[in-house]
Amino acid sequence: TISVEAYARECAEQGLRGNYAVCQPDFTVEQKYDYSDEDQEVWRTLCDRQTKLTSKLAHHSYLDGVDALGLLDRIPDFHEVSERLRKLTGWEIVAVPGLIPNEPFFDHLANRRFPVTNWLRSKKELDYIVEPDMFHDFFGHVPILSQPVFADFMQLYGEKGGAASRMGGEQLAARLYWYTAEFGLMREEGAPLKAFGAGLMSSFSELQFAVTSPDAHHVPFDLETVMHTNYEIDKFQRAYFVLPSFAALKDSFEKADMAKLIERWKDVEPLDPATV
Ligand code: HBI
Ligand code: FE
Repeated sequence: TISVEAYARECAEQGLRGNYAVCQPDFTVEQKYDYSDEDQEVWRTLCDRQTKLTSKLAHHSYLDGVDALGLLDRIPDFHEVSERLRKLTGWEIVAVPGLIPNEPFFDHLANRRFPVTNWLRSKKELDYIVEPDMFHDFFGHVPILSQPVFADFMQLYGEKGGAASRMGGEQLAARLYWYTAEFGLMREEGAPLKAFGAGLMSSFSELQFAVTSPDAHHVPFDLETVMHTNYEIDKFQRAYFVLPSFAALKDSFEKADMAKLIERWKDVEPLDPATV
């Protein structure tokens, strides 16, 4: 496993902007609540603008989570949010300097801790930023952790995704996360299409595209298909997988024999999302 010092050097070389010098061995830091007035203003601007969309396009479980956790009027205090989240689903959030290595990431999830980046994008980057920042991590991922079935899925992802990773199934696990936790859609029986993935919740343009555009490619969720469909990180997704319920996601992952799936797919060219 990579040391904090080695990872800090790698991040610096890649121009990532987190400060990894002060990390614990599990890559967490204290959330020093020393944000500037400008940070607070950026936070409010992002939340105000995005809430106008999520109120119409986000799945109700996400919106219920926002109501239960509150705190969109100022940068969240992670301890306060953790206290509320612990009562709802036993999850808490921990501060990290930015991306962390896979191993500690899986380990945090397996222990119901969600890593949230402790810094926020600047005023000039309201629309797009390459690295996950606090707005993506918190506004995107945290509300839905208040929902028991999804919360259980995320813990299971930490356990089984981590195990799969150690068996050479890193790609399979990453695709599952990408097409559900990051870009998942939901259409419950008799209800309209909604979004819940964090990459969509935190994106002004892609959220509208994914849910409302006739050009968005919607595919019924199938765990094995997801695990061998390619994805790209720097443009709109060319496929969105649509779940019938969170229970369907959790149940199919619970039943999945990851060793068998890895054996079956590890040397096979993944599917093109455009034609899946
Ligand atoms: N670290 N902070 C952070 N956030 C992530 O979403 C994240 C990470 N490290 C690894 C990772 N995601 C993914 O590679 C895993 O889902 C596979
Ligand atoms: Fe994310």
